[in-house]
Amino acid sequence: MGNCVPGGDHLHQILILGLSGSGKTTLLYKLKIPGWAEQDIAQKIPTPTKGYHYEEFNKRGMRFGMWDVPGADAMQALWPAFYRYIKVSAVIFVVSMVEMNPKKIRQAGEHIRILVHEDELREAAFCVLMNTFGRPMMPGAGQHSTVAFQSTLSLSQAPASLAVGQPVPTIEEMAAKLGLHNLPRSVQMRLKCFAMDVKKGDGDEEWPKALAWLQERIFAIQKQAQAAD
Ligand SMILES: Nc1nc2c(ncn2[C@@H]2O[C@H](COP(=O)(O)OP(=O)(O)OP(=O)(O)O)[C@@H](O)[C@H]2O)c(=O)[nH]1
Ligand SMILES: [Mg+2]
Repeated sequence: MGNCVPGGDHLHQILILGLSGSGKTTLLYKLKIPGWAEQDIAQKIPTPTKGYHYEEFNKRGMRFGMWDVPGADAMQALWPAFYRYIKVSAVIFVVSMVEMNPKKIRQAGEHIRILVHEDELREAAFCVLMNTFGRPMMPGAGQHSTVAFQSTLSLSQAPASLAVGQPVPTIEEMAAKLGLHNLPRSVQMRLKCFAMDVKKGDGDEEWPKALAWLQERIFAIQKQAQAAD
């Protein structure tokens, strides 16, 4: 008999993408080695990452491998090599919520738009993981001022990142900045945004929710494929 349990023994592949410094390697290793101390992380995984990292997990009855692919400009050209040669079930696209450079935010949004339309990723679930870098997120408060702040500054004047102590934008505001609302409805069905402090890994209450959503989407897609066989 085939897989009774959705997912079964299948090893699902998840690609972690995003611009340099967004927190991809931090996420992977905080999930793999939860007890890792902050100073060890900074020492052992320098940014930018020079090569890719791969780790396997067995969580919530699902086996999955996670690929952390560097996001530096020169490395972005290599992203397609990963999803062309690996059957990718899901993409976790990590976005920095403290990023203030509109050009960088647009670049991240453009990557997401391209990725969701790639042939090899048309069935993949997309988790846009917004990294709060441990900053508070105040729903409603400060959201309009952040937008106005960015639009009134020229690129050369704009600070690279949010000042310490400033709250990060809300998920909705960040999604709007990334242009996610303009994605077709069919794509929005398989894309969801979560905001967390990736440095907390499993310890952030949003990660289990993001993983549960990814698992649900991956299993739904797998069931559809099995039914079609
Ligand atoms: N406080 C805090 N620092 C973080 C968080 N995520 C990442 N950092 C720091 O931000 C820097 C960049 O994080 P990385 O995980 O190396 O970024 P990356 O996305 O892997 O970058 P590339 O490998 O260049 O693509 C590191 O110094 C991390 O310690 C976070 O959630 N909270
Ligand atoms: Mg890295």
